[in-house]
Amino acid sequence: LHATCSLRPQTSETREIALLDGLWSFRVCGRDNPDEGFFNEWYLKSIKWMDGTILMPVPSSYNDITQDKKLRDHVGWVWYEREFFVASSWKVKRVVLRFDSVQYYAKVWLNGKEIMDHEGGHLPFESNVSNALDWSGPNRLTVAVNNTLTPFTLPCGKVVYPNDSNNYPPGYFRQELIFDFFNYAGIHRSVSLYSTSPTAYVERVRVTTDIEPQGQGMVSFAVSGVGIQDGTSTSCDIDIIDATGTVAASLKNTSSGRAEIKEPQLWWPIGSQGVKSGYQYVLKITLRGSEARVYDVYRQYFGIRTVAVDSRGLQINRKPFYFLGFGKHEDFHIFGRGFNLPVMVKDFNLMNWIGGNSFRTSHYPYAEEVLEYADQHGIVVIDESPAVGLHEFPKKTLEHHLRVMEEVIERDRNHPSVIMWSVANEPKSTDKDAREYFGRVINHTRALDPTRPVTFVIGGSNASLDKAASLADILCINHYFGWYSDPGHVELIQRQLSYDFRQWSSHFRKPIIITEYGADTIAGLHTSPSFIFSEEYQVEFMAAYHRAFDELRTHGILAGEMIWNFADFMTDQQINRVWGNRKGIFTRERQPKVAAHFLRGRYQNLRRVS
Ligand code: GCB
Repeated sequence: LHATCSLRPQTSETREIALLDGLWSFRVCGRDNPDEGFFNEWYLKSIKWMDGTILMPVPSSYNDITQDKKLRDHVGWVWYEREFFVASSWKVKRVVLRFDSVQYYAKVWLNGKEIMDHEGGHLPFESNVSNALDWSGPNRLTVAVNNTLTPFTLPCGKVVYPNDSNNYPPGYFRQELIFDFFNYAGIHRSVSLYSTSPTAYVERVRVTTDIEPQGQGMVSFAVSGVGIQDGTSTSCDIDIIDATGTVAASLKNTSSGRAEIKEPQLWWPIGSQGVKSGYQYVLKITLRGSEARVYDVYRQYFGIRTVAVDSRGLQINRKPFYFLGFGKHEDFHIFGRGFNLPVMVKDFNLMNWIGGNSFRTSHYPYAEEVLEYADQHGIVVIDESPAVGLHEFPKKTLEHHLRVMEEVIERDRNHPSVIMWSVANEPKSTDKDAREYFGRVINHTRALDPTRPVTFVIGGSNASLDKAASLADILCINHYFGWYSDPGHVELIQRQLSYDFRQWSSHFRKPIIITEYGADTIAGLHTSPSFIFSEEYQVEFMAAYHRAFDELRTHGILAGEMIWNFADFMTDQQINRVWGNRKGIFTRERQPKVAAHFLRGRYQNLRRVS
């Protein structure tokens, strides 16, 4: 029943969508009876009228919705349920139920029948429910969600049972996270039903592009699905349409092939001089039957661009690209990691206001809406998998990791904004098992998508001890000189960073992106002279890094810079976190700290010249 999916639902001449977002019934299983929902078969009857059932918004994390600390810190099962009706016009259709993301493990029943399960947040899963629907309705949809993290989940965590009965009651346990952000949980992105023809429909589309030496754009495409038979009664026609609506190429009766676009408008990153950024074409797929019957129409956006890595860094359309970017999180007050369009657009506006051109989806794949926005605006994305906290490398985790890479790449491969895959953040890459593990993950990723560079993000390692860095196309390194080491001593930063990066560079002969550097800063705390946690310290700290960056850039060592973090975000309760991680240059509410104005000076300047 393990479900996955790839094609993003859309409306078209042949497709409809019904959103199931809204208020769902919601119940928690307490620590004293964690499997209550299964024992009492909550999927067979409605939980709606049971004592203690509350209403929960979807999409949203459930953690911060109520005043209940137990719910905020819950580890284990919660249950969601809602009812819906389906229009009878859909009776003749194929109807698919899709979850865009549920954190972490989900089991789904429709009208009491188990229809699918999925492990891992941040990625969509779906199932054909045409035969499970009750057309006279209502249909009852039940979802059990478990947020428990173990060494075999991505991200990694562990459940700890202290056996010290003097200090902990019997049965006491605690979830320990091996990463630095709150384990928000629940139905995090939209839930939808969509319809297609049952006879012939598109299931997968792959588009890759190249640019010929004479400048023509080459578009390779492969469409697969049900009922697609080239040259027979169900044929696949392709039109490539530019942004003005003009057909730039047409191919009849073929589900895969290559089309040439003369004088193409390329997809350029934001800030590129004299060209429009974020230009996209549409690959329109039409599945036709006999007598001009149209079974399916699907429109896949794409951009014509190339990505390559040379000894100095990344090249987009054979021009050097320098990252002026951000590490981010999907995080906000109240709804946690739930998808929210206004926050998403505000974030892009702020990134643009600063003069940035890129971000990393630290530390998990972001909502598809985010990538679509980045595509349209020429924002460059390093797409990261949810593999954070990897300190051990068991086979079981590896198998899951390989599957996750398949899901990420299948979902995101057609986005022009995605220019590199990051398979993990800060694994223990000095471990003796890291090389074989990352050999498998990185080779698998390259085989799934040979068109993009692959990396993982290095932290807490050094060039001579690292076992896996040589497998990456570009070195992505996080550093916290002047924060976790020598706190308060900004005067050491330039020397330390410059020494360390020269080591990596001479060892591996690969370009380096600094994917994290940052200092926790309480907005409004001012000290003179500067002191850690003050706005002054954050700015002095960044200025010292920037001096090192400028030096490393002139030596061709640095290929980009990304501040940690775009905004303050929630973490677990720890003594070094003041209601979350405060390394944002914006507060969690998205108001600028002095650091944001400071970074704006640098990024605007560099974006203009790069
Ligand atoms: C890191 C991690 C990031 C943390 C950050 C910090 O190296 O990659 O997830 O939030 O440090 O602020 O400690």
